[in-house]
Amino acid sequence: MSSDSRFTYSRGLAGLTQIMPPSRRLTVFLVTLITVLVIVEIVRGNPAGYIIGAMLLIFVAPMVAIVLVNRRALHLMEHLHMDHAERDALIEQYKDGYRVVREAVDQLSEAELDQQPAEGGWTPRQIVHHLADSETTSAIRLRRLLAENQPVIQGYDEELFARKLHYDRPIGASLELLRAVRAASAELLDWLTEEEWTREGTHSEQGSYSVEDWLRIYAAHAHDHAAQILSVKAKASE
Ligand code: NI
Repeated sequence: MSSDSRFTYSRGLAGLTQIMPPSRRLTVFLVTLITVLVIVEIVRGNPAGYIIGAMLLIFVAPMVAIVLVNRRALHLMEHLHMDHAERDALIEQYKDGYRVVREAVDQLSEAELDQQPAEGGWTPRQIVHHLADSETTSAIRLRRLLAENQPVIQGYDEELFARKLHYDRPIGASLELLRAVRAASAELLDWLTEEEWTREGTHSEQGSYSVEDWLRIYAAHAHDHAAQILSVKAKASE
């Protein structure tokens, strides 16, 4: 599973009407109705139509634009910065990552470590090596975000890593790497100031990339892959 793909999500136009609350739909309906009525009166040559139309353009349109821009800015700010409760929860999840992977792996036999999922994808052994390589990459990313000004965070091809880096090795050293590196990065997170949490760089594929973005991406990464490891076990025992 790509830790980077978490960044990309899309909402179609169809989704927009679904998430639009009823009050918003009523507003859109009323604005459309008034606009149509005014245009009809203008076409019919009614002078009142021109006056109302001009007033709408001069007074109402800028007000609507200001409200929309402010709402957008508010919405962006809510998403850009997490509150302390959210941050603390993500840090706790991050710190718990090694335990869930370890417990998942401990349930597997040597043979099950190399069980290929029926739907394709990595074996549990390959997932453990991916976790170690992702962890070391994430550790460097975090440190560069904190130490350098506007660093460029380079994306990497995790499928290429899996093919080229002998992911059929024993998993002991990679598990230990995941544990130790995550513990060190978690300790670093505990020491960050509010100013340091807002530091950011640029990801070579996804654009702006802050320390908080980093936490959002990596908090659940180990849990996601632990679930993937356990699903191999569940399918094997079916
Ligand atoms: Ni992944």
